[in-house]
Amino acid sequence: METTDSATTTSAITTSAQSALIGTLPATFRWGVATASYQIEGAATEDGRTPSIWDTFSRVPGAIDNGDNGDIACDHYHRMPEDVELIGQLGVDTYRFSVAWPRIQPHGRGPVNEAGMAFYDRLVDELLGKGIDPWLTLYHWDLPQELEDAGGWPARDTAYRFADYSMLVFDRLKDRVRNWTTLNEPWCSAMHGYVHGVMAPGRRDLGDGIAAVHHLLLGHGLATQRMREAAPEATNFGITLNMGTADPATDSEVDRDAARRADGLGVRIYLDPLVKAQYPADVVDDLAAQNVRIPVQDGDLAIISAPLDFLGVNYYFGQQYSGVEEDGRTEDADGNPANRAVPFGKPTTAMGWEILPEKFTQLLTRLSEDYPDLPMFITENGSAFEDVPDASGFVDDQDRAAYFSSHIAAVAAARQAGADVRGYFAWSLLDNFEWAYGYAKRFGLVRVDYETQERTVKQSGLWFRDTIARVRG
Ligand code: IFM
Repeated sequence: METTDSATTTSAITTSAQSALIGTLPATFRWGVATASYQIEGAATEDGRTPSIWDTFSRVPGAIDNGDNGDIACDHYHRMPEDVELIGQLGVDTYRFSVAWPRIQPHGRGPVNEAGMAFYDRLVDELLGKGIDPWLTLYHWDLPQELEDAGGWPARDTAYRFADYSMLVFDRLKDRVRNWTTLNEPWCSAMHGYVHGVMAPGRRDLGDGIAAVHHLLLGHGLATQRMREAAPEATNFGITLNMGTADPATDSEVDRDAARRADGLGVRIYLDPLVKAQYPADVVDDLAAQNVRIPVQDGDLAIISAPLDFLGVNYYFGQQYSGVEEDGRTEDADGNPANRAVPFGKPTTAMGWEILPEKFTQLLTRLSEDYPDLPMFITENGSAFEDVPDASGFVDDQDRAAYFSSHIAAVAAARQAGADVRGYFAWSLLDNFEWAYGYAKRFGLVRVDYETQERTVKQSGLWFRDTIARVRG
């Protein structure tokens, strides 16, 4: 593992206004780094792990850039102690990671697989031994393939399978893990996985996607209820949603309606049932107009709205929407109302995502107004850039460090405006398998040389470490 102390002075990255804002974060603010199982672990067939939908999808010709897959990834399964050491060096207090369902319950059903469970048992102990709090996510997209073969998330039974799996993990780790997240970004699982077809399992059907939304939320509620009944004191439960802002591109009625629809499917279809025990009426109507019904059964909404201790917010960018296509039509190719994202014209990251820290503040203040009394943690935020390592492997990624600086300042601004945000976890600890982009996009605070698996802390990692130290005082 390569580390260096050649941190660029923070003034080259952080403006004085950002520095002042970041300085308002309290000493109790949580700082973390985040990862996900399939993106870093590798060891795809070891210790009884069976294939997930991502193992299958990454074999579909053309599905993943360069034909990459997660078979080896960052080899974290074998390098875990070294990686925990690295987390410690960054000075964070929290490590957010996810558990691979097919390691715990091969084939998606049945008793715990002791060998797979042992890995997370060791990880938790290793973290606690270094004074780092484990923040566990139960599902970051690696559904056992057999459950997809049985219908996947559009099938109601998958929600019950998820609750059973969650209890296997909970029973084993509840004595040491205080913060539990059920799902990471159900929007991606449902929409990218079942509607857009760009993520596993690669299906394309709006009805399946909306059924997946409901069953993901139901699985969240069932798992939360069961875990809470069995929980030791001071155990917290939450869910992580990826959200952005949806502004109208102009003040026209048709653009305002496009923004409403984008917000409905991006934010409210999740948070309304979770917090208010109801699906938003306008979204239900929009779906009905496309002959799609949310498959709600009696009692489901009471389960889905099981009390939450926190909301995990993953923010990357905001968008503005027009209800008019470029050729002037107000319907898309399928005859549905047009919903066209219109760029703001701001610089972008290597993902093509516009850099919009002010929209982060807007999102957080809006969430605190529309869904009050729900403490928030930023469970992901970060950026991919075209990294250029020097001969020693060091990356002077001032672009990524500046992104972190502006976005952490945006969080501080939201707090000043009244949003109850209690922590910030950078995405990501390591460069890793970026889903359909394979290894081409790098989000890490730490560079991974995939040939040698050597880790080298980047400039952004040094900046993050120094910033945390400054805030803590
Ligand atoms: O890498 C992903 C992560 O798995 C989920 N949130 C967004 C990140 C960047 O695309």
